[in-house]
Amino acid sequence: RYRLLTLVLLLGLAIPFRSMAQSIDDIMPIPVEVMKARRGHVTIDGKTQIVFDRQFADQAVYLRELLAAQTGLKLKSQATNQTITKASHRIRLVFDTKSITKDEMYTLTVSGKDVTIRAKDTGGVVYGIQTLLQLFPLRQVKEVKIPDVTIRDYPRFAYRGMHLDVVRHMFPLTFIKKYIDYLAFHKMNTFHWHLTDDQGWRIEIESYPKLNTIGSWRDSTLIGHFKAAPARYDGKRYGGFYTKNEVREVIRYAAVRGITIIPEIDIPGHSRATIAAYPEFSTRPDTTWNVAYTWGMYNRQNNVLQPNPATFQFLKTVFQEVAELFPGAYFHLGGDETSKMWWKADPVSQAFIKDHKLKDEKGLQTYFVEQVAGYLAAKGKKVIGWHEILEGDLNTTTLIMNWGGEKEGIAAAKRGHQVIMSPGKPLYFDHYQSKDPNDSLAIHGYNPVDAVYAFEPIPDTLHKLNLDKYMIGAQGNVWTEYMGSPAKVEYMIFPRMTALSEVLWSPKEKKDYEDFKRRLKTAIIPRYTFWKASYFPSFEQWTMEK
Ligand code: TNX
Repeated sequence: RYRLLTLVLLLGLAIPFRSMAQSIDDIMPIPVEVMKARRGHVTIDGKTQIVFDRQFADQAVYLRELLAAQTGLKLKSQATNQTITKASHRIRLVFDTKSITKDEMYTLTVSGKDVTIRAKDTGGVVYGIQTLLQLFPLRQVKEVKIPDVTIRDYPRFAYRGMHLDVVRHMFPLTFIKKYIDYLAFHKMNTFHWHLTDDQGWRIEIESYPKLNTIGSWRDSTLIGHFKAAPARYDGKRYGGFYTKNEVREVIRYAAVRGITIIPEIDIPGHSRATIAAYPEFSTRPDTTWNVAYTWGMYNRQNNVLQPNPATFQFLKTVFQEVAELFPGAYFHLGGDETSKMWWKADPVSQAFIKDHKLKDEKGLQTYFVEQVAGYLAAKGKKVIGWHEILEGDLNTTTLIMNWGGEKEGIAAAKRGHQVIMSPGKPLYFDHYQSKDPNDSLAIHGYNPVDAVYAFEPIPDTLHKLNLDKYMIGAQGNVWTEYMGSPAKVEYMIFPRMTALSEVLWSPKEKKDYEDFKRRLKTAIIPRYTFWKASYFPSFEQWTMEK
């Protein structure tokens, strides 16, 4: 009886608010400038039309689909220069290079009969759409009254990225697309796709088929922690790879959402899957090697490439084959954690170092990077690598992704490299976000949400040296040794990725952790739920102090 009464009461309360927009104060990441009007609103209902400039035709479809999924409102859309049929109200997507003065900027104006988004690039219009959708409720409605407002918004950093390791665990294409949707919602513009490693090769290659027939598969997967004894293996064949057609599909999907994909083929270390398929590229060509099925640094068990003519031919062919698929300017060649011990023990590598007058094994690592940079330059691409590639001297066109601390970031900037900050603390989202012993298995300690929110990509020293312009942004890294399902990935990235989005997008002065938590609770957690995404719920309990 009481339950029925409560229901009636709740309905009574809800009905008058049915057409209310979500609060303008809840937008995440927080915009640069919001000018609310005293009064006035635009009503969006089934008769509203989306009117788009032809540059934004794909984004008109994107908006229509997202709005329908979120509210049930199915709007018609048409290009600007078609004769406008009578629409009660319009949502306009306007290509505007005059009033839009920055890359990825948008303005959103709600006034008179129209909601107008102005932008001069795909990113800008996508971000305007994301902000607009946050003004609609997350439920089925017949109409929504959006209060008059003008928003001017643009990113603080040019590079706003998320990485995903699809090697240690592979994820279905549907999840890769979801992940890209998550990036777009958070106004992030780069997806770093970690496609090869010791534990597998995850992209179709035509020129070296054994990469897929052998390198993409491993015999077993470690269950539990790599430090836990005794280790347990599930004994099941595991693996797979994305076909070129699937990769093209993901690239197109990302492009509509303003997202560039940086593919990573990790060399000259982390190459165990390669040498399992082609032992002739290893420093021990006489031996056969399995694809790794345990985690951790694989250096001791051998995962480096030998500098021989067949290896360089292989690198040239494969990097160029993959480069042809991806339209972005950058290609990531890994370069992390390359063990020098196998080169030291290998007469062929030692002779190569001598013949090419390289200083030592570090010089050999640089040689690999420069060779690949050359192959990629022929395809119009620039190189990005983990910061260890700076161990030798390197051309400054190379972009450095720094997973070390401020020190490494400062060093790279001083040498004139552009830097993306991705320090383990606090931007590795494979680390724990609580100290609860019953929390889902992770590694390497503690990166709570407030630490991510407090992260400042530009170290003070760089301001003092006037080198801050070299810090182009930051990235959250998602290594998936302990993430065997999409749900686990979501649990690890939410809400840390949301915290990072505000670090990267919003003006520094506007950051406010209390208000961030408020918006998280009122607007973003309902959004995770709407996405049917998992998330870490106890972020208020687990803080840096704990
Ligand atoms: C180090 S940081 C790695 C990855 C691991 C990760 C685990 C870096 C560039 N390489 O191979 O997955 O630690 O946190």
